[in-house]
Amino acid sequence: ATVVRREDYAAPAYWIDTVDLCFDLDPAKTRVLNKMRLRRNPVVPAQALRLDGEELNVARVLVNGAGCSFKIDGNQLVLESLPEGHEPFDLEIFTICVPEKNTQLMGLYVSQGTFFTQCEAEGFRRITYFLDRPDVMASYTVTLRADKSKYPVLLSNGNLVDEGPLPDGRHFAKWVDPHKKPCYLFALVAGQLVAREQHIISRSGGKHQLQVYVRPGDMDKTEHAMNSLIASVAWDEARFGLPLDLERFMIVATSDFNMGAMENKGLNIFNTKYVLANAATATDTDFANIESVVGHEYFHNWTGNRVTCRDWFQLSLKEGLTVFRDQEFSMDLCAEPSARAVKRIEDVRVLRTAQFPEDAGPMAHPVRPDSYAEINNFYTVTVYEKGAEVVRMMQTLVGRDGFAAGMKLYFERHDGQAVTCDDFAQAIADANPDSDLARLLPQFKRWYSQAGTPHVQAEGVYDADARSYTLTLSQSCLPTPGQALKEPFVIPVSLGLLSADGQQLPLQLAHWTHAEEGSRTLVLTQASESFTFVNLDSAPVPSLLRGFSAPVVLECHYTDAQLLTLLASDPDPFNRWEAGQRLALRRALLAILNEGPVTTEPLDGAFIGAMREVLRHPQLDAAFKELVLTLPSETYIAEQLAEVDPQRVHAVREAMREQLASALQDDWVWAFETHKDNGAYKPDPIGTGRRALAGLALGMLCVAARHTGDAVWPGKAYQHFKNASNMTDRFNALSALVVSEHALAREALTRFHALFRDEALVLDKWFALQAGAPDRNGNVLPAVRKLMTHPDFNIKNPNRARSVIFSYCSANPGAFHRTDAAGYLFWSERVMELDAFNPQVAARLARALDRWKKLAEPYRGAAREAIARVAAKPDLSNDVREVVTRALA
Ligand code: HT7
Ligand code: ZN
Repeated sequence: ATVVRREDYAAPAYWIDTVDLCFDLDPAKTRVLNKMRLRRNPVVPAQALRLDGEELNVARVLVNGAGCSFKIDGNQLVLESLPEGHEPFDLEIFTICVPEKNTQLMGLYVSQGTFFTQCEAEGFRRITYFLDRPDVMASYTVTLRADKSKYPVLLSNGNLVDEGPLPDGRHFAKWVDPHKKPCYLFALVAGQLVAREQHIISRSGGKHQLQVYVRPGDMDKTEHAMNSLIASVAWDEARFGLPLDLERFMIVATSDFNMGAMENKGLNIFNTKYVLANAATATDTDFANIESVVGHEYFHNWTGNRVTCRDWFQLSLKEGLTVFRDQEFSMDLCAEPSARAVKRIEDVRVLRTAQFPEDAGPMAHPVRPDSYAEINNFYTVTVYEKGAEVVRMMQTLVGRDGFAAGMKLYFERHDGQAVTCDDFAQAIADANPDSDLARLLPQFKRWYSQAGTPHVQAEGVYDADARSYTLTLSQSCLPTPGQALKEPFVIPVSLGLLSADGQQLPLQLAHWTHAEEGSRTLVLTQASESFTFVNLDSAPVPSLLRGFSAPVVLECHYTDAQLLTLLASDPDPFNRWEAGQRLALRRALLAILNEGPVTTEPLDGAFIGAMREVLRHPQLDAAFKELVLTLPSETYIAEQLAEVDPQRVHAVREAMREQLASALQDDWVWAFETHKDNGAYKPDPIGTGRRALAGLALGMLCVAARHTGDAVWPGKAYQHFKNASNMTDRFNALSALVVSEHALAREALTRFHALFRDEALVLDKWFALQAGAPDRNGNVLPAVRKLMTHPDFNIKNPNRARSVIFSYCSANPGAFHRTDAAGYLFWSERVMELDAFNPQVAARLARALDRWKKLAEPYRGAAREAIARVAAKPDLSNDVREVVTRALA
């Protein structure tokens, strides 16, 4: 496969000013008439016009109304003899495609009898021949024609300007998008849908019609998505002064979708998972995800659509920035500061369990990649979540108001343009000329160009005579593929100092005239730097990297006593949580690295006591307690090891959980009893936190019961499962039974299936729970194979495939990494099976073995063999080939 390189970017040889598309929709044979007005790009030497196209049959090509010669060269249609000069000319291309055969779900496809499109990144070329690149922006007019009874609703971007009947039971709708756009933002939908509608008047007085389209049976699950959309419109205007620029804004849900959602201009298309919710079918997590994904896609309307990417290497320009914006949106919707902190902890957990491993593995790439074989492989946690952290650091360096000023300048400069990450960083810096960001911009931009997670070592020395404390911060970053040496990053380190009894100390650097209260952000720019704080009566406990102020690994030789102080008293909730995680991690690593069989008691009294203190704390929120009392994941623990025996990691974490379950039994009972009743269901932070803590407590009580053989708590869990008034409580109770492998689990699973047999998203949970269940005697893989033969299983549906195959291969390390290699064999079979019809989903699954080189034997050898088996398949897609080739390099 050819590799595309960032350095090879060249402006297009032609511009397309207008596009007039006419679709005759038919699943077996859709006719697309594409009339474009083009002109040569005067700054590029004259050359042939090469249009991208995939799986299209060309019926006719006309230039200025007359037939013309063309050739097909691979996936391009080439026109060599076009009118000379710089006058615009008309090009008309008539093609045919087959949506019902489109299993990749890219381009135009059919899902449950409804037509949908997905064009990002390069799907538009599967609809018509085009300059399929984001820097070609055109005005679109779209006419849709289809059978009226089968496809009563016909939608596209922009405004509906005409509609009416046609002969033979057909009808048409004509849409005009008032904004120029790149073709990846084109969309159409045609089918039998119903809409929840809401008219709103924005802060600035604009009138808008908001619509959420779903299948007829799903209307009762659209309220939350609509409310999230309304909140998003209000937030973007209030926080960034960015109004909705359309009369009509539509969201449409489909159950066949490769990713989460897509920000097509005015016509967002969503995976049903991120639209449909009511108390009976969706968990608190689902509600929160819907709010953030609806926000994310809406915020793209400015960061992505109004200002788009010059090329796909700049993907983080829109994705990193928009993830940052959706994170801020969700935080701003929290009334309490503690709820903001909970959101931050959750976001950092995702970054550390998914992005840090990516940054240390074979697919490591900079936030702005330098090359790719398949762009779909670069919709990654690095581009999205690390990209968001880079934007967050900018905000930290220029302040919240400074950042808002930078955004304003960015839009003043670049509205309507296709630009680069450099353009964004420059605008933020230029709006804040006296900031550290402006002073350090070229160095700061290494976050865009250098892959890998920096490690920051912190060492503090207290000088009792001088009453000073010198903190030395040193940074380093390991090589990543293609980048042996790294230059120092700009690392904002927010910190505070505490006394040994947990009082926050005033901060005064040696050269300051006075002390400051609270936190302060130091900016590390050198390989190593020292900072001396004065006027300290005793050795302080440093609280470093508060709020996770930079995406780095912080190495600090804390004593247990210091961590216990931070856990008990740090005013920064993130670091309070972090201290608990460090204490737990230390114990996990000790038990893993010890010789001999896994101890049944990896935890000590001090740790258990500290956890009890948090659990019983009268002031702390339930949501925060649940986070502190949840042990670091197996993936996160594994990342800290040079060589990983996944079974040992699993066994140690299980032992820790069992010990915590038994040692705190009375406290779990108290937590469950005092948090289980929450009145009417409301997915707000308070209710969500209470349910999360009650759920954790119930799970722990069932774990403890498994040891004692006691039937009381499994029995209560079953009652709770049966009587639950919402999906969160019901699913938590079901999980408690499944995870503790109680005999009632089977009965509960059967009942759950019977209750929700017609709810696809709930069945996904049912499948995922079983595929992600703990493996105590090798029983999960056979169960997974059996689930794949269940009548409700359908590998062609990405959500269902993910719920079984990904839940097992990517989210159940204790069951997947088997000494007999059967898990890896299953993985290789599924990667190849999926690749035959949906390469994007297959390539995601292929990433499950990214970290194989870290595995101990016999896992490592077996994993290599499984990857080699996939790589040896001759007709692999570009997508999977790129992943397995990098893995084996
Ligand atoms: N911008 C959207 C990306 C997307 C996508 C990319 C490739 C293949 C299918 C896809 N569906 C959506 C999602 C987002 O970040 O908002
Ligand atoms: Zn996005």
